[in-house]
Amino acid sequence: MKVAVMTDSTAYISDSLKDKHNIHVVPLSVMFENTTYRESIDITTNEFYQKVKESESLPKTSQPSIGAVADKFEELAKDYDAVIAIHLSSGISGTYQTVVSGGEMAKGIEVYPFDSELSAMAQGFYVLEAAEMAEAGKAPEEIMHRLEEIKQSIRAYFMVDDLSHLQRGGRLNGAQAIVGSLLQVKPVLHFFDKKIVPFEKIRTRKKALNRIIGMLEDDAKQGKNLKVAFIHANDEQGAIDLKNSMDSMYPNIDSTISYFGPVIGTHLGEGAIGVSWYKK
Ligand code: MYR
Repeated sequence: MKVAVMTDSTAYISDSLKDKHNIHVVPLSVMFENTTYRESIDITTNEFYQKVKESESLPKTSQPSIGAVADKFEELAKDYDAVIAIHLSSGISGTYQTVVSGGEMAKGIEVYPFDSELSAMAQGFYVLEAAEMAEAGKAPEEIMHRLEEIKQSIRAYFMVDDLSHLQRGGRLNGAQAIVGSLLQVKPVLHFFDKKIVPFEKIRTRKKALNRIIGMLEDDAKQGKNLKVAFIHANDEQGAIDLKNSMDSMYPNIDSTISYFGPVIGTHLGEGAIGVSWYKK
């Protein structure tokens, strides 16, 4: 049985990894005024952050259309028997639901939708594991089982420089009553029940980062082999510094640098930083 792996653009898998592992991607889009750009096709991440600085109004985002998803399944059906479709959290985007609906209508291919309940490289981790398993000839059920297993150990914490982006886009949950006070601090954020909620209220960026790194260290100190991603919104050096300091202390972590591209960058704003890890 030939199994394809599909995700959406918010996993921010590099072109080289996409090519190497044959990963198929449906793009989400950002809109500046009346112009729509499919991320990583019509606009690069650098162009996006530059445009945000120059543009008078802030961008908006949109999920892929059902037509785009149906077209992708039709294309995949020519070469594959099944597809594992891994997407950003259904609590922050309608993408997953659109893929579920597209999958019910798809002909000639069995669709296995998976809600990562996260996004960015945390979602990417699932995609890369699935792709390696598909390459090794594993059955879709076995791959889905491994994805559920990863869900038990995966962690993702992040912080933003300016909470107003999340608030404006309506993606900050469970904190409406305290948003005013949150705007004065740098809360550590995470996903709970598929939605973004504050994990802890912290006063400064440095302390918030230390808190996130402290949680990673708690797991790393147990000697577990961890896959780690340091994810940045146009602050690559910040992510590299974190990676270097963790790599030098913990030989049991296998870490990578990733980024928040246009769609996620719209909701987090420049300067956001995230760390995600799971047990390999
Ligand atoms: C859409 O328009 O459907 C896309 C909405 C995307 C919302 C993104 C919210 C921020 C996600 C942060 C992920 C951090 C993972 C470490």
